[in-house]
Amino acid sequence: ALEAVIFDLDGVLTDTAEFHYEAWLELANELGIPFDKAYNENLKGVDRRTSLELLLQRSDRRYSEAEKERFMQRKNERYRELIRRIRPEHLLPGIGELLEGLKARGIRMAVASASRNAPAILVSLGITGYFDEIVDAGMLERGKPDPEIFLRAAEALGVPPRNCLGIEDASSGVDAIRGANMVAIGIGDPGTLGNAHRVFPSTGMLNLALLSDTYRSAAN
Ligand code: G16
Ligand code: MG
Repeated sequence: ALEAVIFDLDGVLTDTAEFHYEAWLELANELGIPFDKAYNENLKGVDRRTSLELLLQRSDRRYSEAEKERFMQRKNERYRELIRRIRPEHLLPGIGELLEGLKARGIRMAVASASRNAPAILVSLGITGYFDEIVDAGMLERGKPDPEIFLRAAEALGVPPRNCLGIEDASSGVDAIRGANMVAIGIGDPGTLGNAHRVFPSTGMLNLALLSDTYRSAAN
């Protein structure tokens, strides 16, 4: 039976992608590296280090390890400044009701985000109390699409992976959920998220009945 739901943060609970984009864009501009919205799609769900490497790939210069550290720090400082604007109104559609519904049903919840800033963002959104576990992205050895982050979440909750459902907006995240042997719901374009058990264009369509239904039809 469905015992736990594991949420991605960016693109599922709230939309921090815009802030990541702005912070990376400023860095790219300073370094004279081309960067735009389309290329930014590649950075979604990807950890900070790998995101920087993707950005620097487009430079004709090589950078030292010390420079890379500085770049990541600069990006993160700017990002942290931007996310100070986050308020409970920034919850994506339907999420508040969904969290409330799952809680009322006694379903356990965790956050599996690649972001080291996830705990601070949950506080700003006013939803920390709903989650039994928040996986510490700093403790992970492998990023999505590796299933590690979802397996850690299940382990921390004390729920077997087959009784968990994961919700993701990135294809690497959907692959991580599937790799963990969990039921996967994708939010976005079915063309990109084809590996999910079900895909919905928006979080606004999610509700408790639909999650239970998806779990039931996928788990057997
Ligand atoms: C998020 C974003 C990524 C970001 C990553 C790391 O992942 O989608 O763009 O690079 O977190 O964030 P930070 O630099 O704050 O540690 P997720 O897993 O929440 O979609
Ligand atoms: Mg995401």
